[in-house]
Amino acid sequence: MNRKPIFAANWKMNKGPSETEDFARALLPHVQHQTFPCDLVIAPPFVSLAKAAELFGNVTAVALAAQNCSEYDAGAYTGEVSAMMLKEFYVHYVILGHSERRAIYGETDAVINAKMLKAREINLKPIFCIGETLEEREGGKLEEVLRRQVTKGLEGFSDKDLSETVIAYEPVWAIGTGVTATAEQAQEAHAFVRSLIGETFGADAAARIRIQYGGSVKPGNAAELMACPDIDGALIGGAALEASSFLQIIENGT
Ligand code: G2H
Repeated sequence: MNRKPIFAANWKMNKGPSETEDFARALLPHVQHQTFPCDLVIAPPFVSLAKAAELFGNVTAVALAAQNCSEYDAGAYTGEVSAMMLKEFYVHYVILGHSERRAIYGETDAVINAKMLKAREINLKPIFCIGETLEEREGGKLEEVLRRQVTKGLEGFSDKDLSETVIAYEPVWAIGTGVTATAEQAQEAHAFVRSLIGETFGADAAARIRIQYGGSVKPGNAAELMACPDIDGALIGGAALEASSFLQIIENGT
């Protein structure tokens, strides 16, 4: 099965509108009127989406993602942003279930599932993040954790919903630490996640779904990770804050 790789820049809480503009000015000459063998996605903070939409709105090679959305439609939810609001900024993807949302903001599998369902209702494509902590891995719980996150996170998903979803496997111990999973560790986890999808959605869906790797991806390790048969791109944090480094990862990884 030929899956188109997808490289997404997760800026986390970095870059307001003016820094977004600086990044765009550096990236645009390399992406405008270009075609890529992969999908490119940029996920700025909410407040920078308008600027990103203004600058990338007519660049077909680049899609925008939000880093979160509410599970609710509208109303008295101070500080929240609905999936519907995101559509006004030409947002096509939304990152959900990131380990920072799970660990720092206490998002449970149930909350993440509610957000996943809401995103699909509004026709956003979830970038659904999963991954184990070091303690869980060392305690022999890798498969149990991934199984729980995948099963609960995708509860109520139709085949069509799944076909519009990207999974990001991000071992928590590799996030922002400079420690990357070895290609072998990553491949093993990706193959397991793909097999979990197969159990619920069938072999075809498993073969089709794109599973990104995330966790300290950088230009120097992109080629080795992306060469693994079950790795279909990357979710990149720190190394995607500079346009040149983001482009280098894409070049090395495709
Ligand atoms: C993992 C990743 C992006 P980094 O969170 O989602 O960040 O590449 O900085 O480890």
